[in-house]
Amino acid sequence: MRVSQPDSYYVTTPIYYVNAEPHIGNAYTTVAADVLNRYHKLFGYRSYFLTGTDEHGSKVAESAEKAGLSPQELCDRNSQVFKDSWKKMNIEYDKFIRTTDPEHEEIVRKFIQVLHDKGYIYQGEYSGLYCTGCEKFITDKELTEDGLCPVHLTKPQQVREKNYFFKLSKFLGPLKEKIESGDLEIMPASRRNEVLGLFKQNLDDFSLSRERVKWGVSLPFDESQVTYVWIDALINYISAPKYPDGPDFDRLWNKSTVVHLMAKDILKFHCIYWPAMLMAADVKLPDKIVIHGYLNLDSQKISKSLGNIIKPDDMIGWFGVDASRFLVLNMCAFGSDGDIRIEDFYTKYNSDLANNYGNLVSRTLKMIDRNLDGILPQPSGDDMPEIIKDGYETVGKVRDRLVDVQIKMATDEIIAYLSKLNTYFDEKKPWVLAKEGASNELGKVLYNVSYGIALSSALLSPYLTEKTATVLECLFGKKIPPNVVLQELGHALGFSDKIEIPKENLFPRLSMPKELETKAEAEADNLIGIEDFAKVKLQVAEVKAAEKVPGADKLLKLQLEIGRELRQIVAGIAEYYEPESLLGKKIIVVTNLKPVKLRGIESNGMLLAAQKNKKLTLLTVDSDIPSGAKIS
Ligand code: ME8
Repeated sequence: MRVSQPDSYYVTTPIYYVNAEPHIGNAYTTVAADVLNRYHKLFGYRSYFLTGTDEHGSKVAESAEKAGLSPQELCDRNSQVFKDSWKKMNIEYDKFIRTTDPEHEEIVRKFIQVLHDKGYIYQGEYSGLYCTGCEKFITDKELTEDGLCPVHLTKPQQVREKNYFFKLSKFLGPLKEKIESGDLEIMPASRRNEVLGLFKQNLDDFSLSRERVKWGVSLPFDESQVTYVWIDALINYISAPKYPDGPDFDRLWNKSTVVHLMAKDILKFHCIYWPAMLMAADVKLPDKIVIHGYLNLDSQKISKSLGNIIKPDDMIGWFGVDASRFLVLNMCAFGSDGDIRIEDFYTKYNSDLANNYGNLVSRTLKMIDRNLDGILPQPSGDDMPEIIKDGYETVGKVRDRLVDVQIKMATDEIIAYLSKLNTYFDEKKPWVLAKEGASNELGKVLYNVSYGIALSSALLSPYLTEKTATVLECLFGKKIPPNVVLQELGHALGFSDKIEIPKENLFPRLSMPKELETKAEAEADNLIGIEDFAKVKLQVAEVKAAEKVPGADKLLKLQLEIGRELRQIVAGIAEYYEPESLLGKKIIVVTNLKPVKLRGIESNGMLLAAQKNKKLTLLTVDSDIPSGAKIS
């Protein structure tokens, strides 16, 4: 889509761990990559799409053991679950790579040997805390106050072993330059800044092998160690086109615009470790790394342990495959975190798909059938009406948005054009024209709207792969690829001489299931759900020190012990409590408030108090309990 870039693209998703089933989060990235790949083709470029599964490492080995299967059996079973899900979601990948493919394993060894031969691998010893869930070492600083991994809330293992290290330090300078110059484009800009921020921290050489893990690709120069699962996984992007000299490597990797898509969780691996290893091996870097946010459901992280997983199958059951593809990607700006609610899926489905697109197609095609016998007149004269020119402009805007991978903004342009078409239809009142027998004018109006529908259908085809094909077939009397419609831009369209009406309602209006409606009503009444309450973190705190804030009659500065942590808060209770009377009291504090400064003093939390008729009393606990105790 960028004129100065090569005319072929190579689009990738992360390869997903096979220890869990696909959920709406993985579907988000995979549909995004699929849609991007289809847009490239729609706009006349070549595009290749790779996805797959990440199958080695201790996480997978442990899951297999729990399931009573060998690791390979678990991988075979679960990678098939991913393939099945993607098939149901109409994901059209060119290759599905599995890291247990023997060809991949061989290329991993080849690549690592190159790094070794060039002198960028050395032996050392690693000791640290390892989280199997993350498949990475974590530092003390990252742990929760209970000493757990902050992502998985599990206790990391203390590991000490002989490892091979990669000389990351050698490449940090040149890599930073490439990111700053845009040679390696990280999108959006906020994530690029986040990556540049990482260079200010200590980025140590990293270990690329494991001694104790058995389920992995053994190192070519030391068979007693396996390749660290993350390194094995990253190499998939070049093993798929068969690094270093397979028939597709030059075309796909060197001569295409390589676009990696993923969420923010794995940014460091992709934006630092991966390009540094490629530089070390003298391999071209990816061109764009596109990082999107996290989808949260009802403001909570989507996770198995919270039981709030939406599977692709659930979505397909509610909305059908086309609408699911459309909805999953278009609830929030691409790049930002998105709070999704199932209720909002229903609202968006009804407004954009049922009322806007579906209804326009239905009333236009029915009118052509009933009033013009299915035949649209060819337009006379060369002048394109405004409403069609708006359509051309929309095509341009969609292309521009996609250069920056602003997928939702691109869709919003199409939806806005459909609204314009609906307004045009309403204002021209074709039903009145039909009644008055003004068939010339009627033909023109319906031709213009049909032209707009054809353009919008082509533009929506990357999402609505099935329904837009139906609409185009009704309009053109034969199956017509959506890119062919766009090739006709600026010319009259050769519609069928017997335009058909779709056999089924494209997007019937859906009513929200009762329980969701009740939830939505409760929200409208300002009631909150338990999930809202759960956002507030309340804990017991013990007052260790208290003093007046000089110059502020109402404020006390308190030092609190909350479990292992000491915190300072400033509270407006000086009129009600003498500082000494508070010492040793166990009070209740909101511990996840953003810190603020009061009179220049940092306050990191808020205590709870009851207040009525100029009386105030602090909330405290009924019986003794250690500070740090959580309140729910
Ligand atoms: O990290 N919202 O695999 P993984 C949006 N195997 N996207 C989400 C999401 C959410 N709530 N949850 C998951 C791995 N994702 C490694 C990758 S690549 C060389 C190795 C998506 O199964 C998102 O793309 O944990 C995220 O980056 C990816 O799933 C993580 O998948």
